[in-house]
This record gives sequence, structure tokens and C-alpha cells, in this order.
Amino acid sequence: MDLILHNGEFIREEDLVISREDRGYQFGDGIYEVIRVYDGNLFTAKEHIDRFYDSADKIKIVIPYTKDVFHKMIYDFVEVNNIETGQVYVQITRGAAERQHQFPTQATPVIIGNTKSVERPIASLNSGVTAKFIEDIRWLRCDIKSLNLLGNVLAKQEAYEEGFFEAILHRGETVTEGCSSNMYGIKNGTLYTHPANNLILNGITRRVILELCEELEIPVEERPFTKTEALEMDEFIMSSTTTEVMPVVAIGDHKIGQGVPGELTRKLQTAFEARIQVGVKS
Ligand code: DCS
Repeated sequence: MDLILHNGEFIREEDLVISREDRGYQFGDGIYEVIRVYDGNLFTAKEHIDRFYDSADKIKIVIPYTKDVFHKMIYDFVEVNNIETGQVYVQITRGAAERQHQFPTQATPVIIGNTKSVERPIASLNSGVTAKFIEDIRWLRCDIKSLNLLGNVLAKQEAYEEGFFEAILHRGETVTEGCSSNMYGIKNGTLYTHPANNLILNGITRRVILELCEELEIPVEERPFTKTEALEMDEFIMSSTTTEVMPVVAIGDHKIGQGVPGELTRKLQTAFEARIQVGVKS
């Protein structure tokens, strides 16, 4: 049985004790990360760890380890559980204290994590997926990878119940991102995506995609685009740690382009695959 991570130790799941008053349960008062593992290697670990520390900092949780110590802990965690292709989930909450909204004066942050073997979503990467527009009702600090995910959960559930893979969230006319992904449209050879501000999570996969665009000389415009523009894109993509460079071939019942993954999407997928096969332990 895989071990889980608890405050720096690898323990058995049945030995985990979490307080009923943990602020993660009571307020969603914490943040998290999901890091991909390919062939036993952590992918873009440094970027995920930096974002974990940034998110914690933004809600004033102090992580009790240096980044180097934490990185090594995640590395050892993947190794101890023998994960080849999979993912690591890790979260930190403000800890346990009698319930009151303001920060407790004495609470020790609680870190828990788990690993999981998960194959790459090859079939969907080949065929593409469908998505539907849903109003973005989340708070205004989507740059924080908060445990508060109700807005995301409700939208994903609605999309899922209607047979869609993801929701394309929009604030009024403006497309922001997905429930657990970033969104991009490609029109006349240029890739458009919402700028990395407080309205989206600046995905690590998003950053890789923007780097790949530079390498492939695909012009990028980080600017908000509308729902109408989205429907008129030649190609559409969503991205995340788990879904990689995922073609979106229809929005609602409206086909994007020919309704199959487009040429630049395929180029980005190929370039992304080359990145994940670098095989350097990080
Ligand atoms: N936007 C949101 C709201 C997300 O939750 C995620 C990742 C992304 C964008 C994409 O970011 P990454 O490219 O860094 O993954 N969501 C994680 C999750 O909850 N499960 O898998 C990834």
C-alpha cells in the first residue's frame, strides 16, 4: 500500500490523524499543488514548488521547510511509493484551532500529500474533448491555488452531468479559464490566452506552452477573448498538469474548426511530448 505524506513523514494511511477542527475542513483555509510524474521523474517540480510557496505566502501560511528540503521530500515521496507515471498531490492548511474566522494565534500548519499512478490521457489527447461555457462565479483571487474550490466543483459537475469534459468559465463575455485547466484559442496562427492576473491560475503547463510557442515561433497574445471569439477560433486548447495539451474540438454543440484537433495543436502536443521525455530527475 502506498504511503502518504504527513508533516514531513511517510506514514500509512490508517495512521493518519487529522483534527476535526483543521481549518482546511472548516474554511478551506489552505492551498495545494498537483505535480506530474513521468517515468519516475517529477515534471516541472521547481515551478510547482515555487507556486506552492507563493500561494501559501499570499494567504500568510508559512511553510516550515526551505524549498530545497521540501523538494527533496517530494522527490523521496515519489521514490518510496515507486511511482513511474502518476502524480503527487500535496496540500497545506493553517492547522487546527477552535473555529473562528480570524487566524488562530497558535496553530501549526498541516501538510498532507499522496501519490497516485495515472496513465497519460492518450485517447483524449488524440481525439480531443468537448467543453461548455459556464459563468465564472469564483472569487477574485483565482491566482491562489486555494483549497476553496466550490465554484470550480459546481461548474465541473454541471459540465460533467451534461457529458462535457470541462467547463469554459467566463465572466460576462470574457473567457477566463477552465475549472481545473487553462484555456487558449488559436486564430490565423496566433495563440490567445487570458493574461496571468488575479482572474486565472497561472498554470505551469500554461507557462510551458508559452515557451513552446516561442520555440515554434507561434505568436502569442496574452489578452482576454470573448465567448464569441472563442467560437470563431480555428483551434481551441485546454491545459493542465494532468491533461497536458488537450484539444477542445467542440464548445457546446458548436464545432471548433473542422471539429478535429488542429495543426498547431498537434505541433504543441509533439513539442510537449519532447519536453516530458527529457528524463532528467528534478
Ligand atoms: N486553472 C485551474 C483553476 C486549475 O485548478 C489548474 C490545475 C490549472 C488552471 C492548470 O494548472 P497546471 O498547468 O499548473 O496544472 N488544476 C490541478 C488540479 O486540481 N488537478 O490537476 C491539476
